[in-house]
Amino acid sequence: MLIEGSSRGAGLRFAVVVAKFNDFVTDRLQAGALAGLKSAGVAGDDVCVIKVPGAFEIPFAAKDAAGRGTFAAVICLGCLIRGATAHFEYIASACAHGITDAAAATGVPMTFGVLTTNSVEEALERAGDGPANKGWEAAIAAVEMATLQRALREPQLPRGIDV
Ligand code: DLZ
Repeated sequence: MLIEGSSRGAGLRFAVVVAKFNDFVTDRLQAGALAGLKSAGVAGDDVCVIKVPGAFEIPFAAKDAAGRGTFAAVICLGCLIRGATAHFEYIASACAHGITDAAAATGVPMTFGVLTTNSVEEALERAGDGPANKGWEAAIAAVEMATLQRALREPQLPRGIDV
């Protein structure tokens, strides 16, 4: 038996939580995520972008958005640059753990498109055009997890063993 998500997200709604800190990078991650969702067949009207001040605030908004019960998954986007960021490890850790906890608490899949880089150059490399953009990657992962969750909730799981 094999159960996996799909790359097609038509008909599903997604929230995209975006940190404004380092917006010269996070705007690009947002653009990548929206392009990724579009490529997966998700309608623009089914996407809600939610802005927060910084990465530290992402988990709060992600949890509240998921709590509405209307989003199939939440895509989390932010950017921490080590050299420029005091408390880099604290914010990165709080953000990652907070998102994990929010997904577990709500049962809504959340994906991690929060860059933690050593430099501006590294951050921009990960926020370019196309599927290598980490926002795009997080969007595609969200579609896969949302559709996987639906497959896992089918009352009748597929039978047969492929081992
Ligand atoms: C304060 C701060 C710093 C120094 N660096 C970053 C960063 O690199 N990336 C980011 O998303 N946010 C940063 N912040 C802001 C915090 O995430 C948070 O918004 C503030 O501490 C207010 O709670």
